[in-house]
Amino acid sequence: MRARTCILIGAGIDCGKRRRGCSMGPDALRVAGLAETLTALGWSVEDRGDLPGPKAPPPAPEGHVHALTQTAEWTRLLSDAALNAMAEGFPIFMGGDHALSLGTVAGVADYAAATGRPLFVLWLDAHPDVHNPDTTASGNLHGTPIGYVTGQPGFDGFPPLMNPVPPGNICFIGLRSVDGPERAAIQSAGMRAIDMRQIDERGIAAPLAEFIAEVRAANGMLHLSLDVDFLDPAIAPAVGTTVPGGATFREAHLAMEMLHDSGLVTSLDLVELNPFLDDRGRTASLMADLTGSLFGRRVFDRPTRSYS
Ligand code: 4U7
Ligand code: MN
Ligand code: MN
Ligand code: MN
Repeated sequence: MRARTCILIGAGIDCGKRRRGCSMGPDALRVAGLAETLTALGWSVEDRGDLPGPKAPPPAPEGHVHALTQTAEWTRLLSDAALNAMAEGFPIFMGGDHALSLGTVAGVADYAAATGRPLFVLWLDAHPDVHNPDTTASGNLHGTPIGYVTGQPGFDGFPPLMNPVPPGNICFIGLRSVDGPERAAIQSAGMRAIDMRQIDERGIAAPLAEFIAEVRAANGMLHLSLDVDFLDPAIAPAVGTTVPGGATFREAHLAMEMLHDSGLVTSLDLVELNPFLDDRGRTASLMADLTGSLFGRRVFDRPTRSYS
């Protein structure tokens, strides 16, 4: 959290799945006061508007995988935007569905490689999104960004990946919907996976603190990817892929507060918000508020504490 300028980049990518509405996500986050929240916390904010990616729906079905050509085009745009924005401040990518992260993480990884620091990725999500076009049963590419950025095969037609993220640098928190090929991929690659049962048993602070300690020890940069469905659908209904039993309001805020205190987060995705499914803007507002906690909103100042 050293850069004091946030760069807001809207990316209404909506082709990572069939159900539409995430194209409206960037404006919903604006209406929810994301920029004002950050400004009030002492950050300068530059809203760069929306990237001119291809709009859904695709012209014609292309086969088992939905909208591959469009998603590849978004990936190209987003990785360039991410690489450039990293040099100028703290980029916040306002999605858009989670296919956004094929591009953002690839671009951030290019930036990290240029600076010589390792990149770590924290994936707050009900799902691990570790499929590739050959293993996905749904054909929805919002379920594949971790597959792409870790350099799995099958992404023909996508920009060649310059700097794959080592699987050991990835941490999932909040998992509760994982299918067979995903479980196999996570286990064989040795990714860190904190499911909801572990959160029930240990709380969210202990496993998150362990991951933060590892990033710090490696002098890493940390990209945070926040999928709305990380949250329990009772508090965050505006998402197509609801899964019961998600993170509570306080678990989510505590994670953001700890990440703020760590000072390690250097880029952020806010994804899967579908304003068409929202209840009077409450999900958009919650996503903006969580971002506020990540950028330093707190009740009282306190000495940095350890959770171990
Ligand atoms: B999200 C799924 F099968 N795994 O591949 C799939 F359960 O970005 C869900 O996390 C993917 O919302 C969810 O379609 C993608 C399914
Ligand atoms: Mn996701
Ligand atoms: Mn998800
Ligand atoms: Mn989803």
